Amino acid sequence: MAVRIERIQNDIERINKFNATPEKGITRLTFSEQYQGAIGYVTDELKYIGAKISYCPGGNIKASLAGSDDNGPAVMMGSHLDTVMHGGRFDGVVGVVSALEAARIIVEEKIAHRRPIDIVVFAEEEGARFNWGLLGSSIWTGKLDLTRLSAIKDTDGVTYAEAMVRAGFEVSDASLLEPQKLRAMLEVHIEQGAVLEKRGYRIGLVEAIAGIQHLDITIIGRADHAGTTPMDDRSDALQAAARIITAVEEIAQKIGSNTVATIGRIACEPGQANVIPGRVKFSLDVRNPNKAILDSTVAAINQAVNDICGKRHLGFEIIPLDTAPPVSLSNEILDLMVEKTRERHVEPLRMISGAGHDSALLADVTETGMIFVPSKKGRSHCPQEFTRLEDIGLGCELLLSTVVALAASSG
Ligand code: HGY
Ligand code: MN
Ligand code: MN
Repeated sequence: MAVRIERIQNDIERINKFNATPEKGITRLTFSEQYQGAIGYVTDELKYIGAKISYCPGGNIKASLAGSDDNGPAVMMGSHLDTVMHGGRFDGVVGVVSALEAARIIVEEKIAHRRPIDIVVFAEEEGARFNWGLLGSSIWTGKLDLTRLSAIKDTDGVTYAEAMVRAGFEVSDASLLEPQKLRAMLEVHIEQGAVLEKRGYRIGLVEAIAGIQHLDITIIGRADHAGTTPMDDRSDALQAAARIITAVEEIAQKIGSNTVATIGRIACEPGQANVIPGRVKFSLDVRNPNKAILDSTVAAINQAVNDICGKRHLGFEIIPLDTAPPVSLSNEILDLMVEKTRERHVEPLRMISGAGHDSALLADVTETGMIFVPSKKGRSHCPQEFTRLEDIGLGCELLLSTVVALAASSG
Protein backbone atom coordinates (compact mmCIF):
# COMPACT_ATOMS: atom_id res chain seq x y z
CA MET A 1 0.00 0.00 0.00
CA ALA A 2 2.49 2.65 -1.08
CA VAL A 3 1.02 6.10 -1.47
CA ARG A 4 2.22 8.10 -4.46
CA ILE A 5 3.78 11.34 -3.22
CA GLU A 6 3.97 12.87 -6.68
CA ARG A 7 0.15 12.75 -6.74
CA ILE A 8 0.03 14.34 -3.28
CA GLN A 9 2.37 17.10 -4.49
CA ASN A 10 0.17 17.69 -7.54
CA ASP A 11 -2.98 17.81 -5.38
CA ILE A 12 -1.40 20.42 -3.08
CA GLU A 13 -0.35 22.52 -6.09
CA ARG A 14 -3.73 22.24 -7.80
CA ILE A 15 -5.68 23.14 -4.65
CA ASN A 16 -3.43 26.12 -3.86
CA LYS A 17 -3.93 27.54 -7.33
CA PHE A 18 -7.35 28.53 -5.95
CA ASN A 19 -6.05 31.52 -4.02
CA ALA A 20 -7.35 35.11 -3.68
CA THR A 21 -3.95 36.60 -2.73
CA PRO A 22 -1.32 35.00 -5.00
CA GLU A 23 1.26 37.70 -4.14
CA LYS A 24 0.92 37.21 -0.40
CA GLY A 25 0.29 33.74 0.92
CA ILE A 26 -2.88 31.72 0.48
CA THR A 27 -6.36 33.14 1.08
CA ARG A 28 -9.28 30.79 0.43
CA LEU A 29 -12.36 31.91 2.36
CA THR A 30 -15.30 29.58 2.87
CA PHE A 31 -17.76 29.49 -0.07
CA SER A 32 -15.66 32.03 -2.01
CA GLU A 33 -14.91 31.45 -5.70
CA GLN A 34 -11.49 30.10 -4.68
CA TYR A 35 -13.08 27.76 -2.16
CA GLN A 36 -15.55 26.47 -4.71
CA GLY A 37 -12.67 25.80 -7.10
CA ALA A 38 -10.69 23.85 -4.53
CA ILE A 39 -13.73 21.83 -3.45
CA GLY A 40 -14.54 21.18 -7.12
CA TYR A 41 -11.06 19.80 -7.75
CA VAL A 42 -11.19 17.46 -4.74
CA THR A 43 -14.75 16.24 -5.40
CA ASP A 44 -13.91 15.61 -9.08
CA GLU A 45 -10.91 13.49 -8.00
CA LEU A 46 -13.11 11.57 -5.56
CA LYS A 47 -15.93 11.09 -8.07
CA TYR A 48 -13.31 9.71 -10.50
CA ILE A 49 -12.56 6.84 -8.08
CA GLY A 50 -16.25 6.16 -7.56
CA ALA A 51 -16.96 7.97 -4.29
CA LYS A 52 -20.53 9.25 -3.76
CA ILE A 53 -20.50 12.98 -2.95
CA SER A 54 -22.93 14.46 -0.39
CA TYR A 55 -23.41 18.06 0.69
CA CYS A 56 -23.97 17.96 4.45
CA PRO A 57 -25.34 20.37 7.07
CA GLY A 58 -23.09 23.40 7.64
CA GLY A 59 -21.55 23.31 4.18
CA ASN A 60 -19.43 20.21 4.84
CA ILE A 61 -18.67 17.75 2.05
CA LYS A 62 -18.68 13.95 2.40
CA ALA A 63 -17.39 11.50 -0.23
CA SER A 64 -18.35 7.90 0.57
CA LEU A 65 -16.65 4.69 -0.53
CA ALA A 66 -19.20 1.89 0.03
CA GLY A 67 -18.13 -0.98 2.26
CA SER A 68 -19.31 -4.58 2.08
CA ASP A 69 -21.46 -3.85 5.15
CA ASP A 70 -22.56 -0.44 3.92
CA ASN A 71 -25.01 0.21 6.71
CA GLY A 72 -22.42 -0.11 9.43
CA PRO A 73 -20.70 2.82 11.12
CA ALA A 74 -18.22 4.56 8.81
CA VAL A 75 -14.54 5.35 9.20
CA MET A 76 -14.11 9.06 8.41
CA MET A 77 -10.96 10.93 7.38
CA GLY A 78 -10.31 14.46 6.19
CA SER A 79 -9.75 18.07 7.24
CA HIS A 80 -10.49 21.58 5.88
CA LEU A 81 -9.65 23.68 2.81
CA ASP A 82 -10.50 27.18 4.04
CA THR A 83 -7.55 29.28 5.17
CA VAL A 84 -6.75 32.30 7.30
CA MET A 85 -6.04 35.54 5.38
CA HIS A 86 -2.54 35.33 3.77
CA GLY A 87 -2.03 31.88 5.25
CA GLY A 88 0.07 28.91 4.24
CA ARG A 89 -0.13 26.14 1.65
CA PHE A 90 -0.44 23.21 4.05
CA ASP A 91 -2.85 24.01 6.95
CA GLY A 92 -5.89 21.80 6.35
CA VAL A 93 -4.78 20.94 2.81
CA VAL A 94 -2.41 18.22 4.08
CA GLY A 95 -5.31 16.45 5.79
CA VAL A 96 -7.54 16.61 2.74
CA VAL A 97 -4.91 15.46 0.21
CA SER A 98 -3.80 12.66 2.57
CA ALA A 99 -7.39 11.41 2.77
CA LEU A 100 -7.77 11.76 -1.01
CA GLU A 101 -4.60 9.78 -1.76
CA ALA A 102 -5.47 7.12 0.83
CA ALA A 103 -8.89 6.75 -0.84
CA ARG A 104 -7.25 6.39 -4.26
CA ILE A 105 -4.99 3.58 -3.00
CA ILE A 106 -7.90 1.77 -1.32
CA VAL A 107 -9.82 1.78 -4.63
CA GLU A 108 -6.87 1.14 -6.97
CA GLU A 109 -5.53 -1.75 -4.90
CA LYS A 110 -9.06 -3.06 -4.29
CA ILE A 111 -8.43 -3.16 -0.53
CA ALA A 112 -11.49 -4.85 0.96
CA HIS A 113 -13.26 -2.99 3.73
CA ARG A 114 -16.39 -3.90 5.63
CA ARG A 115 -17.23 -0.43 6.80
CA PRO A 116 -17.97 2.57 4.58
CA ILE A 117 -15.02 4.96 4.32
CA ASP A 118 -15.95 8.66 4.22
CA ILE A 119 -13.59 11.41 3.05
CA VAL A 120 -14.70 14.77 4.50
CA VAL A 121 -13.97 18.47 4.05
CA PHE A 122 -15.14 20.60 6.95
CA ALA A 123 -16.29 24.15 6.16
CA GLU A 124 -15.23 27.37 7.94
CA GLU A 125 -12.65 25.72 10.19
CA GLU A 126 -10.61 28.92 10.45
CA GLY A 127 -13.46 31.39 10.99
CA ALA A 128 -11.64 33.80 8.66
CA ARG A 129 -14.78 34.84 6.77
CA PHE A 130 -17.56 34.49 9.35
CA ASN A 131 -15.56 35.15 12.55
CA TRP A 132 -16.66 31.76 13.96
CA GLY A 133 -14.09 28.97 13.91
CA LEU A 134 -14.93 25.26 13.59
CA LEU A 135 -18.35 26.37 12.32
CA GLY A 136 -18.97 23.60 9.80
CA SER A 137 -18.07 20.82 12.23
CA SER A 138 -20.02 22.51 15.05
CA ILE A 139 -23.17 22.38 12.90
CA TRP A 140 -22.54 18.87 11.58
CA THR A 141 -22.07 17.47 15.09
CA GLY A 142 -25.16 19.30 16.31
CA LYS A 143 -23.19 21.50 18.77
CA LEU A 144 -24.51 24.62 17.05
CA ASP A 145 -28.09 24.89 15.90
CA LEU A 146 -28.73 25.21 12.15
CA THR A 147 -30.76 28.41 12.77
CA ARG A 148 -27.51 30.16 13.72
CA LEU A 149 -26.43 30.02 10.05
CA SER A 150 -28.99 32.69 9.24
CA ALA A 151 -27.59 34.96 11.95
CA ILE A 152 -23.82 34.52 11.55
CA LYS A 153 -22.64 37.04 8.94
CA ASP A 154 -19.44 38.00 7.18
CA THR A 155 -18.13 41.59 7.14
CA ASP A 156 -20.33 42.35 4.09
CA GLY A 157 -23.44 41.28 6.01
CA VAL A 158 -23.89 38.07 4.00
CA THR A 159 -25.19 35.28 6.24
CA TYR A 160 -23.52 31.89 6.28
CA ALA A 161 -26.75 30.32 5.02
CA GLU A 162 -26.95 32.75 2.05
CA ALA A 163 -23.29 32.28 1.17
CA MET A 164 -23.68 28.50 1.32
CA VAL A 165 -26.63 28.48 -1.10
CA ARG A 166 -25.03 31.05 -3.43
CA ALA A 167 -21.96 28.81 -3.66
CA GLY A 168 -24.13 25.83 -4.60
CA PHE A 169 -23.71 23.94 -1.32
CA GLU A 170 -27.37 22.91 -1.15
CA VAL A 171 -27.66 20.15 1.46
CA SER A 172 -28.22 16.71 -0.10
CA ASP A 173 -27.72 14.67 3.09
CA ALA A 174 -29.22 16.45 6.10
CA SER A 175 -28.14 13.85 8.65
CA LEU A 176 -25.95 14.99 11.56
CA LEU A 177 -22.86 13.14 12.72
CA GLU A 178 -23.95 10.80 15.51
CA PRO A 179 -22.05 8.13 17.46
CA GLN A 180 -23.95 5.20 15.97
CA LYS A 181 -23.03 6.28 12.42
CA LEU A 182 -19.28 6.50 12.98
CA ARG A 183 -16.55 4.04 13.93
CA ALA A 184 -13.72 6.58 13.93
CA MET A 185 -12.50 9.94 12.64
CA LEU A 186 -8.87 10.48 11.58
CA GLU A 187 -7.18 13.73 10.59
CA VAL A 188 -3.65 14.34 9.34
CA HIS A 189 -2.52 17.92 10.01
CA ILE A 190 0.67 19.97 10.08
CA GLU A 191 1.82 20.52 13.67
CA GLN A 192 1.89 24.31 13.32
CA GLY A 193 4.49 24.43 16.10
CA ALA A 194 8.17 23.48 16.38
CA VAL A 195 8.07 20.59 18.86
CA LEU A 196 8.51 17.76 16.32
CA GLU A 197 11.29 19.57 14.47
CA LYS A 198 13.14 20.57 17.67
CA ARG A 199 12.93 17.07 19.11
CA GLY A 200 13.72 15.32 15.85
CA TYR A 201 10.45 13.46 15.30
CA ARG A 202 8.72 12.93 11.95
CA ILE A 203 5.33 11.93 13.38
CA GLY A 204 3.29 13.36 16.28
CA LEU A 205 0.23 11.55 17.61
CA VAL A 206 -2.19 13.89 19.35
CA GLU A 207 -3.31 12.99 22.88
CA ALA A 208 -5.33 16.17 23.51
CA ILE A 209 -6.36 19.42 21.84
CA ALA A 210 -6.24 22.71 23.76
CA GLY A 211 -9.50 24.50 24.48
CA ILE A 212 -10.23 27.82 22.74
CA GLN A 213 -12.43 30.76 23.67
CA HIS A 214 -12.90 33.54 21.11
CA LEU A 215 -14.46 36.88 22.10
CA ASP A 216 -14.97 40.31 20.54
CA ILE A 217 -14.36 43.26 22.88
CA THR A 218 -15.62 46.78 22.14
CA ILE A 219 -14.52 49.84 24.13
CA ILE A 220 -16.97 52.74 23.96
CA GLY A 221 -15.53 56.25 24.42
CA ARG A 222 -16.31 59.60 22.86
CA ALA A 223 -15.03 60.89 19.53
CA ASP A 224 -13.69 64.44 19.95
CA HIS A 225 -11.43 66.98 18.29
CA ALA A 226 -7.77 66.02 18.68
CA GLY A 227 -6.67 69.65 18.86
CA THR A 228 -9.17 71.25 21.20
CA THR A 229 -9.88 68.50 23.75
CA PRO A 230 -7.59 68.78 26.82
CA MET A 231 -5.82 65.53 27.85
CA ASP A 232 -7.75 65.39 31.15
CA ASP A 233 -11.08 65.75 29.43
CA ARG A 234 -11.01 62.80 27.00
CA SER A 235 -12.88 59.52 26.70
CA ASP A 236 -10.27 57.97 24.44
CA ALA A 237 -11.33 54.39 23.58
CA LEU A 238 -7.94 53.52 22.11
CA GLN A 239 -5.97 54.53 25.21
CA ALA A 240 -8.14 52.16 27.26
CA ALA A 241 -7.86 49.40 24.65
CA ALA A 242 -4.07 49.75 24.65
CA ARG A 243 -3.93 49.19 28.41
CA ILE A 244 -6.30 46.22 28.16
CA ILE A 245 -4.19 44.67 25.39
CA THR A 246 -1.07 45.05 27.55
CA ALA A 247 -2.95 43.52 30.48
CA VAL A 248 -3.92 40.51 28.31
CA GLU A 249 -0.26 39.68 27.72
CA GLU A 250 0.63 40.20 31.41
CA ILE A 251 -2.28 37.99 32.57
CA ALA A 252 -1.38 35.14 30.16
CA GLN A 253 2.29 35.32 31.19
CA LYS A 254 1.41 35.39 34.89
CA ILE A 255 -0.99 32.42 34.66
CA GLY A 256 1.50 30.47 32.54
CA SER A 257 0.98 26.66 32.25
CA ASN A 258 0.51 26.73 28.47
CA THR A 259 -1.88 29.69 28.51
CA VAL A 260 -1.83 31.73 25.31
CA ALA A 261 -3.85 34.85 24.56
CA THR A 262 -3.84 36.82 21.32
CA ILE A 263 -5.37 40.00 19.93
CA GLY A 264 -5.27 39.39 16.19
CA ARG A 265 -7.59 42.05 14.88
CA ILE A 266 -8.35 45.63 15.92
CA ALA A 267 -10.56 48.35 14.44
CA CYS A 268 -10.53 51.96 15.61
CA GLU A 269 -13.37 54.35 14.79
CA PRO A 270 -13.56 56.79 13.14
CA GLY A 271 -9.92 56.06 12.29
CA GLN A 272 -8.83 59.65 11.57
CA ALA A 273 -5.58 61.20 12.72
CA ASN A 274 -7.29 64.31 14.08
CA VAL A 275 -10.19 62.59 15.89
CA ILE A 276 -9.97 61.02 19.35
CA PRO A 277 -11.08 57.38 18.93
CA GLY A 278 -14.70 56.99 20.04
CA ARG A 279 -14.92 53.24 19.60
CA VAL A 280 -12.39 50.42 19.41
CA LYS A 281 -13.24 46.78 18.69
CA PHE A 282 -10.72 43.98 18.95
CA SER A 283 -10.65 40.18 18.89
CA LEU A 284 -9.45 37.98 21.73
CA ASP A 285 -8.28 34.36 21.35
CA VAL A 286 -7.54 32.54 24.63
CA ARG A 287 -6.35 28.93 24.82
CA ASN A 288 -5.30 26.31 27.35
CA PRO A 289 -5.40 22.51 27.47
CA ASN A 290 -7.05 22.78 30.91
CA LYS A 291 -10.66 24.04 31.09
CA ALA A 292 -10.38 25.59 34.56
CA ILE A 293 -7.27 27.54 33.59
CA LEU A 294 -8.86 28.61 30.30
CA ASP A 295 -11.95 29.89 32.13
CA SER A 296 -9.94 31.67 34.85
CA THR A 297 -7.81 33.39 32.20
CA VAL A 298 -10.92 34.66 30.41
CA ALA A 299 -12.37 35.79 33.76
CA ALA A 300 -9.18 37.69 34.65
CA ILE A 301 -9.23 39.46 31.27
CA ASN A 302 -12.90 40.37 31.68
CA GLN A 303 -12.02 41.85 35.10
CA ALA A 304 -9.19 43.89 33.56
CA VAL A 305 -11.60 45.31 30.97
CA ASN A 306 -13.99 46.22 33.75
CA ASP A 307 -11.32 47.87 35.90
CA ILE A 308 -9.62 49.85 33.12
CA CYS A 309 -12.89 51.09 31.61
CA GLY A 310 -14.26 51.83 35.08
CA LYS A 311 -11.31 54.05 35.97
CA ARG A 312 -11.74 55.95 32.69
CA HIS A 313 -15.54 56.08 32.81
CA LEU A 314 -15.81 54.30 29.49
CA GLY A 315 -18.39 51.76 28.35
CA PHE A 316 -17.51 48.33 26.98
CA GLU A 317 -19.09 45.25 25.44
CA ILE A 318 -17.69 41.69 25.62
CA ILE A 319 -19.27 39.27 23.11
CA PRO A 320 -18.33 35.57 23.55
CA LEU A 321 -17.99 33.85 20.15
CA ASP A 322 -16.95 30.33 19.23
CA THR A 323 -15.60 28.12 21.96
CA ALA A 324 -14.23 24.59 21.97
CA PRO A 325 -13.44 22.87 25.29
CA PRO A 326 -10.11 21.06 25.70
CA VAL A 327 -10.55 17.45 24.58
CA SER A 328 -8.63 14.20 24.94
CA LEU A 329 -8.46 12.04 21.82
CA SER A 330 -9.05 8.31 21.65
CA ASN A 331 -6.52 6.05 23.40
CA GLU A 332 -7.69 3.16 21.23
CA ILE A 333 -6.81 5.07 18.05
CA LEU A 334 -3.60 6.41 19.61
CA ASP A 335 -2.39 2.90 20.45
CA LEU A 336 -3.29 1.65 16.96
CA MET A 337 -1.39 4.54 15.35
CA VAL A 338 1.65 3.98 17.59
CA GLU A 339 1.68 0.37 16.38
CA LYS A 340 1.32 1.42 12.72
CA THR A 341 4.08 4.03 13.09
CA ARG A 342 6.49 1.57 14.70
CA GLU A 343 5.75 -0.94 11.93
CA ARG A 344 7.52 1.61 9.71
CA HIS A 345 10.45 1.76 12.12
CA VAL A 346 9.50 5.31 13.02
CA GLU A 347 9.02 6.40 16.63
CA PRO A 348 6.07 8.78 17.14
CA LEU A 349 5.83 11.56 19.72
CA ARG A 350 2.63 11.70 21.77
CA MET A 351 1.75 15.37 22.12
CA ILE A 352 -0.84 18.03 22.83
CA SER A 353 -2.17 20.30 20.08
CA GLY A 354 -2.10 24.04 20.83
CA ALA A 355 -3.98 24.57 17.57
CA GLY A 356 -7.70 23.93 17.35
CA HIS A 357 -9.06 21.35 14.91
CA ASP A 358 -12.40 20.01 13.69
CA SER A 359 -11.35 16.69 15.25
CA ALA A 360 -11.91 18.36 18.65
CA LEU A 361 -15.62 18.44 17.87
CA LEU A 362 -15.66 14.83 16.68
CA ALA A 363 -13.90 13.58 19.83
CA ASP A 364 -17.13 13.19 21.80
CA VAL A 365 -18.98 11.70 18.82
CA THR A 366 -16.56 8.94 17.85
CA GLU A 367 -13.08 7.49 18.43
CA THR A 368 -10.90 10.29 17.04
CA GLY A 369 -7.21 10.45 16.22
CA MET A 370 -4.85 13.04 14.75
CA ILE A 371 -1.50 12.54 13.03
CA PHE A 372 0.87 15.53 13.01
CA VAL A 373 3.64 16.08 10.50
CA PRO A 374 6.41 18.61 11.21
CA SER A 375 6.17 22.32 10.39
CA LYS A 376 9.48 23.91 9.37
CA LYS A 377 10.60 26.24 12.19
CA GLY A 378 7.07 25.82 13.62
CA ARG A 379 5.75 28.52 11.29
CA SER A 380 2.06 28.46 10.33
CA HIS A 381 -0.84 30.80 9.47
CA CYS A 382 1.68 32.66 7.29
CA PRO A 383 3.16 32.37 3.77
CA GLN A 384 6.32 30.85 5.28
CA GLU A 385 4.39 27.71 6.36
CA PHE A 386 6.23 24.61 5.06
CA THR A 387 6.17 20.84 5.49
CA ARG A 388 8.36 18.36 3.57
CA LEU A 389 6.57 16.22 1.00
CA GLU A 390 8.19 13.06 2.36
CA ASP A 391 6.77 13.80 5.82
CA ILE A 392 3.31 14.32 4.32
CA GLY A 393 3.76 11.01 2.49
CA LEU A 394 4.58 9.24 5.77
CA GLY A 395 1.56 10.82 7.46
CA CYS A 396 -0.61 9.68 4.55
CA GLU A 397 0.74 6.11 4.77
CA LEU A 398 -0.07 6.02 8.47
CA LEU A 399 -3.56 7.36 7.81
CA LEU A 400 -4.09 4.71 5.11
CA SER A 401 -2.96 1.79 7.24
CA THR A 402 -4.97 2.95 10.26
CA VAL A 403 -8.15 3.55 8.22
CA VAL A 404 -7.83 0.17 6.48
CA ALA A 405 -7.37 -1.58 9.83
CA LEU A 406 -10.43 0.16 11.31
CA ALA A 407 -12.60 -0.32 8.22
CA ALA A 408 -11.79 -4.03 7.95
CA SER A 409 -12.29 -4.83 11.63
CA SER A 410 -15.56 -6.11 12.99
CA GLY A 411 -14.80 -4.62 16.43
O1 HGY B 1 -6.88 28.60 15.15
C1 HGY B 1 -6.56 27.43 15.07
O2 HGY B 1 -5.99 26.86 15.98
C2 HGY B 1 -6.86 26.66 13.82
O3 HGY B 1 -5.81 26.84 12.94
N1 HGY B 1 -8.10 27.09 13.23
MN1 MN C 1 -6.06 23.68 10.34
MN1 MN D 1 -5.42 27.04 10.88
